[in-house]
Amino acid sequence: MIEKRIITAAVVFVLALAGVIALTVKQLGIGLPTCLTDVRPFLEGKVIDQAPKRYEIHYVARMWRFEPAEISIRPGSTADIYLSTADVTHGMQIVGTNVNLMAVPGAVNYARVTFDKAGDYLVVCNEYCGIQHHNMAARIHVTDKVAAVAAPPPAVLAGGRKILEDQGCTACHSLDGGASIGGTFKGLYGRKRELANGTTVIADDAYIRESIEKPDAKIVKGVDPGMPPLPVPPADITAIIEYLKTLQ
Ligand code: HEC
Ligand SMILES: [Cu+2]
Repeated sequence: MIEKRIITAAVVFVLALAGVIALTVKQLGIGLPTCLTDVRPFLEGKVIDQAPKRYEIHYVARMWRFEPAEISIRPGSTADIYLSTADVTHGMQIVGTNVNLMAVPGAVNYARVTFDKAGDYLVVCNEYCGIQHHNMAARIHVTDKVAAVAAPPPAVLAGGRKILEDQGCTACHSLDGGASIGGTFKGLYGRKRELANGTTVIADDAYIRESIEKPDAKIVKGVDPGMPPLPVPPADITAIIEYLKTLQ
């Protein structure tokens, strides 16, 4: 039954490979282009300012332009991009990022991208779509000159709690003062933290942000280090901080 063993080995190998890819994608926080089956195609292009540095962008591709043709967002922003087509199949590549989507009739495609560097990003169609194909383009201006969203809307607060749960933070941090591996989040914000190196810090925005981005930078006295670095998008960290402020 050598064939059976070879087939089993092949299947195991493929599964292992898929697992490694999935893990890499998760660890690096890469947004893979996805074809969404639960979102209905739309015909209106728009930018939705969801939270500070968090956008949702709806692009409609059509012969031979993208809508919206020009948008401006702030540096460091993360955008959820949804793409639909009004006619034939188009492509949508944001030059200088890893976004490279297909706009397929009847479907919506999705990618998430973070614009760390300011500048003008060119959006092009890379799927031949007719005689004016080469003129099909749009621009994304990433600039500080866009007003930031002032106060985070209430949805962000609910969002902060959901992010803590989705990211698995609540496996190690309780929200109600209960004992937990990483200590409770209740009353954390604004409290004095005694560190293992003998210094003291206040748990302010910067401290919490750093604790999430670089867990080993400051270790609380008497606590075992061991918080894993998790790829939490900056806007999600903002939502987490806003939520922690309410847990007094
Ligand atoms: C596997 C367990 C684990 C997970 C998951 C985890 N943490 Fe932690 N966390 C710890 C430990 C242990 C510490 C204490 C060590 C230290 O001070 O760095 C800590 C410390 C912290 C601190 C500083 C706390 C203080 O008392 O000053 C913050 C803020 C924090 N974590 C936020 C988060 C957030 C947000 C997430 C989810 C994105 C998360 N943690 C996920 C284990 C974890
Ligand atoms: Cu096109």
